[in-house]
Amino acid sequence: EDGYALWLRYAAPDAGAAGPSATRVTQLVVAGSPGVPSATREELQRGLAGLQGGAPANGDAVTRAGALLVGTPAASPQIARLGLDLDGLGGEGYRIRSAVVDGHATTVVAANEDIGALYGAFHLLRLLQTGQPLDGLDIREAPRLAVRMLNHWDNLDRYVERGYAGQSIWDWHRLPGWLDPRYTDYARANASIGINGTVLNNVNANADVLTPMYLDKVAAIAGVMRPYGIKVYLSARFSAPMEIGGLDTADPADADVQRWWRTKADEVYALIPDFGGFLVKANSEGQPGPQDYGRSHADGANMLADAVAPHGGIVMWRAFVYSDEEPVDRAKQAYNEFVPLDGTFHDNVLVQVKNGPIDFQPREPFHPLFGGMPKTPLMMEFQITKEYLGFSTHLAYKAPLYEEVLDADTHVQGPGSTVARVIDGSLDGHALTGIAGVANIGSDRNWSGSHFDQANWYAFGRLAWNSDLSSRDIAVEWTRMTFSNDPAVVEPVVGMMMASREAVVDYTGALGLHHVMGRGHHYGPGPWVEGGPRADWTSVYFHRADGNGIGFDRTRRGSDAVSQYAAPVAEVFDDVTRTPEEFLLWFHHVPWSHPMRSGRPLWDELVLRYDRGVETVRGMRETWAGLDGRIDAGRHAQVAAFLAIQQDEAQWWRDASIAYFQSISGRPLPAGVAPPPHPLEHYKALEFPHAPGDTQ
Ligand code: BDP
Repeated sequence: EDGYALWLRYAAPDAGAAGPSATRVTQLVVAGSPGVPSATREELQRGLAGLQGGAPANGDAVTRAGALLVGTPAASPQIARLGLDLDGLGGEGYRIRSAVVDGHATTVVAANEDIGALYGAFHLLRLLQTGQPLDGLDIREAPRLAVRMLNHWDNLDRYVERGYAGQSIWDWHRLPGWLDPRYTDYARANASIGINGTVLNNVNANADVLTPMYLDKVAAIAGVMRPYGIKVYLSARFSAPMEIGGLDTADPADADVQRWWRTKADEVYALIPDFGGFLVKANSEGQPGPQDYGRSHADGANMLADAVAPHGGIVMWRAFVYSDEEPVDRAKQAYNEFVPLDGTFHDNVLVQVKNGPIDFQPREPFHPLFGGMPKTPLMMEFQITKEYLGFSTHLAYKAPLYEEVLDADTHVQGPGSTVARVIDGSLDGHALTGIAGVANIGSDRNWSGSHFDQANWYAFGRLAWNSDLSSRDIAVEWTRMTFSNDPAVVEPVVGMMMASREAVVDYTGALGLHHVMGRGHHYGPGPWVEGGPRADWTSVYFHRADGNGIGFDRTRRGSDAVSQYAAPVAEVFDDVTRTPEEFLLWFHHVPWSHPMRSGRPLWDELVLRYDRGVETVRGMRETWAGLDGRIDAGRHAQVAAFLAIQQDEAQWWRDASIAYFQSISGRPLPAGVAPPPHPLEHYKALEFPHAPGDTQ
């Protein structure tokens, strides 16, 4: 076991443990011809062979009890005769039914389109892998969101920005001649969780990817993805018409520029008829964009949207923007720039918004753009890679973070106006909907750099399919498929996962602290970071600690960021007594003595949270040590080693942060709390010039 198989191990039941389902499939009938149905048949054969210790017979029609029948009514007369109601399932939905087919007890996976049948097949394999019985099934599933995609921040030289799992999996040099089998396994894994799109290259884009040489390579990847229902997309560099097109402007109002993009889109679609479209980062962190020509984000997005529209393509325009001028409060910027443009984007544009207003911190309140642009379909952007949560060595299961944001209530149309309902279009009546996760995938054998980081990829896909799933249920599912169905493994592992993200919040800075990490690489603590090119790239800008207190005043008396939320939410965040404590220092500057709900002063509470975080990691490590012998030695050893690293680094975060904040608060540590072993200068002097994933 080296982790390569991900959650698709299809392992036969371990002797003695409560294993996968005892139900046996005796015959496999997958209706349909090459393409998606072949991929479906191969996956079921592979899965059943592993789970049952031998593949069942293949057939064209059900002829015996215990058969599995998969397909569409159009491809299978037996499915058509069942007359199952498939209305409302769309192309990607499916039904799984226990039925009698021509006198034989059969499990039926039926869908309107082949891709729905593939998703249903993966669902069935999940049932078998997690030991569910196959009788009496009546399942109806359809995804809530239309576009469920990964964003790779992969450069063409295979360097992955904020990637901690080796190089890019896209081997541009050997493409298109060599199709690494890993591409197929990547497609299988994504299809198994319902992901239907992938942006191959970094949002900090290189225009070369749009040249004929690279487009041939992109087309080759698209060919591998197609049988798995995955569309390929590219990040487009806004200045590409100048860099590879020989024009002297990229002004979206310029007729030559518009023509260049239309011709480029035609060229792309001639090679890749099902190409998804473009993702764009513009006028942000030095990237070119329409504002360079005095045009708006909408002008830029609409020009590209018009180029791909004749082919059915879409444009995802990112709202993660930075103006050249330093804002009074960086948290307010995207809202200020985008809300005035609401209603001006063309129909095939999605505005892609990060989950919170700053940048993928271990905890942020939901982004105020959700609910703030009712006339524009907004797409969620989560980070799967752990830029701010300890890279790949720290165990942090991110599903609780995703769930917290999706469940957050914007109140824009009264209670129940959750972020999930903003992005699934139900609140404002949008049909074009989507979600993106910044991938944590690389060339490492185990794909994600650590075994537990696979769970974040898995959970992202599951929540993209159905935002109502609970992060705990997803953890259970993943653990059973990835490690074991043995309850003596599942319970402790799920316990570790569910505590892990809060532990990271605690040891990196709880109670609403944010952006307190090392400069540039974002590895380890850096609450002292100040100076440099922009104030809003420093830590002191965000925590604002001084002798009197700490926190960023975003109330009406401060930066007034609270007013970007709907009134009921704004009132809560504006009121120091009502703001949830996990966001206290995000919205308020309070004295060190501020009374907390625990009865302790803020300073004491903060210190105790640092200790609690370290303590949780120590407990996770102990739990994992107790699983020795229940989990294969290779994976057990790597996780154990990583947890040891995490414990050391949690301690480092705790010690350095306490040393720093104590130098400012001047307050004694609460009774019984150990002082940091070194003076502050020691922590400040630690340097990591080569931490992975930093911007090149
Ligand atoms: C930040 C990353 C940076 C990305 C940027 C973005 O530090 O590397 O380019 O976001 O999302 O989180 O564009």
